[in-house]
Amino acid sequence: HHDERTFVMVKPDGVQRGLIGEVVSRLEGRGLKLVGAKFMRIDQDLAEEHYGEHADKPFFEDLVGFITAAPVFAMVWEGADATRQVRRMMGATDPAEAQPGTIRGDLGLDLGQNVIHGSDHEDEGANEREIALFFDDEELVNWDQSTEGWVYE
Ligand code: YYY
Ligand code: MG
Repeated sequence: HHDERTFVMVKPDGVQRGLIGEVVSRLEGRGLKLVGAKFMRIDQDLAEEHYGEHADKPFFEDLVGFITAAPVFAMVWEGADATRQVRRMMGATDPAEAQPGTIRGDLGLDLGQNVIHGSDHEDEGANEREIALFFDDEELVNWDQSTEGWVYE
């Protein structure tokens, strides 16, 4: 099946640095299908819920401060193994360690400001939970992309 969906977001640093297009371009180029997108500001409550798994970590306050500091570009992408494939394209959490060729490895230098968020593929159901947290059902678009037969056998 090619219909797995995952939540992806260009973080405030990526938006400020003009990297929305670059991130979208990489995901499009891979053959993933965009099914939802919105440019938005994350408020305190949404930030704390989205990063709830990190509530006990020493970096939590800075993380919430960062993600609420400026607009983000939130998206839903669909495709075969989409959650894991987007994570592979993102690279390691710390851009200083992320491989060249990955989004973080090519576009970032600092752990706190690592350009992109993608649902964790090792956390079962994280993709669906994050999609539901950021998007209403009617904000997601079901559509047939005419190139599909040239992406998948
Ligand atoms: O999923 P991912 O973004 O790759 O990393 P997480 O471990 O979920 O951490 C979320 C976010 O928190 C990370 O993108 C940067 C920030 N962070 C940090 O500032 N300091 C750390 N030691 C770990 C994570
Ligand atoms: Mg994570």
